Amino acid sequence: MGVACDTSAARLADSRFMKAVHRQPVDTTPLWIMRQAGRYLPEYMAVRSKVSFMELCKTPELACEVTVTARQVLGVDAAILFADLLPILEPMGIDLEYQKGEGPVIHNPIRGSHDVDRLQALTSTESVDYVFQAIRLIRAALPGDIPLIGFAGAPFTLASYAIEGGGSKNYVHTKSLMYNDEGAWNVLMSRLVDTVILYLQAQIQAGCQCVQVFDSWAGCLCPADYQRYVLPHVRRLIQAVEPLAPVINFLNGNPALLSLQRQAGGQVMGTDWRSSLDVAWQTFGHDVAIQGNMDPVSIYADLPVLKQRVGDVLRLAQGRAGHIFNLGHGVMPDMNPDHVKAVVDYVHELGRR
Ligand code: 1CP
Repeated sequence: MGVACDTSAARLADSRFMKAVHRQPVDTTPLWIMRQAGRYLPEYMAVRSKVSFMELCKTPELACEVTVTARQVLGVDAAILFADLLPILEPMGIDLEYQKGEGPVIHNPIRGSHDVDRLQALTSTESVDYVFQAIRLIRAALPGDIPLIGFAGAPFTLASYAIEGGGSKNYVHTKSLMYNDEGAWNVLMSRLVDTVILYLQAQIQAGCQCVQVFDSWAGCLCPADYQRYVLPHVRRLIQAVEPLAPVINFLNGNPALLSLQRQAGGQVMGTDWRSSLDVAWQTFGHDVAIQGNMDPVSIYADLPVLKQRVGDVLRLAQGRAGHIFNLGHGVMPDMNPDHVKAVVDYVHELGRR
């Protein structure tokens, strides 16, 4: 048993993806694709057409099936757990619904300091046990050399959903709470961080080799606001998780935040396409791995153009150890799956050392 475990852990540590996480040399650039199991993929829709999105998230066998199938159909170097950022908010006191074609809706948003006490930190992750059941099934079903990435929302991104009640353009309610009542804001952020720490630690214990923290919407902040209201919370989160497994710190939408993102921590910096990869890497420092960063809209281009655009990103990485190729943000539902598959082949071909 001990020997078998050692061997399987060694195979995972020796995978292209984990080597790149640790900035070790690889035979070719590893990649995975944000939202790789999503609506663009017929294999996903075949499962999704029979159940609601929430049912899919909460049925471990189905979550396992869509995770493993997407990984396999694409031939990417890592799987990402099928789940979503927001279900962790439910046991904290949030009334969450995914409406057809609309994305997530929260029926009882936190609308001011007097509401903050409605959001309670979890002291146990039992209420989301379906996630850890899925992880155990996925780990058992994946090939032995394919790591599994777990994930959670970063505290600002989760707070923005809890406060706005859904997606947002200007984050008026979120920023108003932040500016008007910093004490209440810090209480809210601390509860989210306490909860996400437990959640990510349990994901790692259930079998994830690495976790990604999605700060999808923190790009709406200016550097001074990110530094004051967000960075200390993200840093505490990452510091508590990284002793167990490497963290990919993904921040979307604002190149002015790169150096602060680095200060918040993470063994890998996930970045979008708005800065060129060489400049981003120089700003982060070459003592950290980088994940990214092709503009997802490139997928709509004709294949020869798409191949050039993949090559452009790889050229900027200069074959340096510690590059994980990804899109700068998720795949969109109307993208051609053959183009997504082509990206995988181009990266493996053009990234060869
Ligand atoms: O109808 C459907 O089938 C739902 C579409 C869908 C899917 C496939 C949603 C609703 N979530 C997901 C899965 C998902 N979401 C994964 C796992 C699958 C994979 O990556 O292969 C992950 C990692 C996420 C993360 C997620 N959810 C983010 C961060 C990534 C990003 O895009 O920045 C965000 C912001 C969400 C919220 C969310 N969930 C779903 C939608 C449509 C949205 C975005 C809504 C909005 O714009 O606010």
